[in-house]
Amino acid sequence: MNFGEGRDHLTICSVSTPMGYGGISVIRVSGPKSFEITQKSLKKKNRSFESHKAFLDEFLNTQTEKSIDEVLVLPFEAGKSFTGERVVEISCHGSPVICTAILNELCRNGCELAISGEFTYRAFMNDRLDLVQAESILSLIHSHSELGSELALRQLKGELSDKLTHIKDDVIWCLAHIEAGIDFSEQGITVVEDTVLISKLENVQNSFKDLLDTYETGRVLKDGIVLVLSGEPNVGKSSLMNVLLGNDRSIVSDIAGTTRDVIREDILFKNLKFTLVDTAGIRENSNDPIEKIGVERSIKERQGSFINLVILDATKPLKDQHELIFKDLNLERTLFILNKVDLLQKDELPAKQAELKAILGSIIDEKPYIFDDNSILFTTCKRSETKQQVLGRVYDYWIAKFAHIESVSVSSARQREELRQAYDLLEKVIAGLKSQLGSEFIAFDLKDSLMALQRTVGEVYDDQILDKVFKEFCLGK
Ligand SMILES: Nc1nc2c(ncn2[C@@H]2O[C@H](COP(=O)(O)OP(=O)(O)OP(=O)(O)O)[C@@H](O)[C@H]2O)c(=O)[nH]1
Ligand SMILES: [Mg+2]
Repeated sequence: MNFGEGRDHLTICSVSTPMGYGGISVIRVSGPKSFEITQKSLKKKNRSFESHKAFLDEFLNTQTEKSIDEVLVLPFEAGKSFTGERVVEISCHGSPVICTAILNELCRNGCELAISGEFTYRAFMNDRLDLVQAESILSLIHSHSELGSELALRQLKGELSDKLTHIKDDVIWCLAHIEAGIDFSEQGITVVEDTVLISKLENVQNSFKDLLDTYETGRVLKDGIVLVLSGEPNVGKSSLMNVLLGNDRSIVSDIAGTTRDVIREDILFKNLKFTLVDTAGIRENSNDPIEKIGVERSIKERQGSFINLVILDATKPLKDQHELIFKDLNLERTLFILNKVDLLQKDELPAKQAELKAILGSIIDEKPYIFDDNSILFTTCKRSETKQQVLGRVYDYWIAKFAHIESVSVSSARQREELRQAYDLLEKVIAGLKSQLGSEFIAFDLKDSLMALQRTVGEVYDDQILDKVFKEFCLGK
């Protein structure tokens, strides 16, 4: 990316809708000469461009004087547009041939083709939005669910930025008082008591913590819940995968070791994207080298999952189902499925649940873990209602344990990284104040914490930060 390098004065253009066939396509032109360059190719000469007033015209190839298309032209005056510059949006018929001809014509008359993300970059440079808002545009475009796009829209409107500004104001207040304290210390004047600073900074730290805690929610709303189905061979993982998907995606058979590789499919449930992952049955001592690779992959998938579904065959003694199944499980993120209950009598179920709890009790020795009955489900793949039962339970589990839907969330890894740094430095500052460290050192760390906060919203930035944010954007955005 090299937006800044001598491109600022350029008038840029690009197709802003997906390239392809459709009802209409929109071409965006932005920069100081966007009105006059567009004007050159319109059939009606000397037309005046009024901001936010659309008009119909013909777009010509000025070399051949032939019409390329009938277009709707919408001008935006500088300061009243997305990028902050003079912008023209040209709506033409949705065809790559027409779009390319219009772009060629614009470039012949003085435009340059835009680089991916360059319109949003210009909006950022012209203070039309901050970095958090710029990132939210990307989230909005790529959001997989209604809840996700709701969150992105709230961020675009500035809810998260406002929260960060309040935090920043408090940090600046503390920094100003510490620095004033340094200046007046020789005269023996105390500007503000350390206890006041500590209490204020602890409040700031709590606000940071609340925001960092929302990252999990933000990530799920943006990327969805990854749900990995694992267990011994033949317990019904693929059957359950198919029930949850509502189609026969995975091969099911009574031969143990049917699924060899990882199978991944996305579905929407309660406005949330779920990525379902079916895996090879986990067992030890297989002589088959391909099965061994499959087992390794299953274990790896479980480690990277958001929530694990461990499937057990309820018709068999649970203690016989291999140790590997229970090994290295993040229990806080695991639901146990006792499958094939259609083959059991109803009065057998409590004993099965007790058996599973006893096994879990014996393997969780080092850290106390309060086992929740909500983490055990009895299922059968013979009924389609199982989909609602399992996904509903996962959804409720997520809401209860991890979600902060009511508040605006941090959803980008970059934002979280910067906030984490700001938080850690603040911790150092508070410890310094408590141990009466020299004010110069304290001010130094607090400045760094403030810088991290300013980087989050883009008040302070360098090429690396901008590169990180804007390289994700597509052409025309
Ligand atoms: N009665 C009954 N049979 C089931 C149920 N779920 C799965 N089965 C049967 O159990 C056998 C194994 O099912 P799969 O879904 O292939 O099992 P898997 O866990 O994916 O097995 P691998 O891919 O070999 O690891 C098949 O014959 C299924 O029809 C269930 O809920 N009830
Ligand atoms: Mg299978």
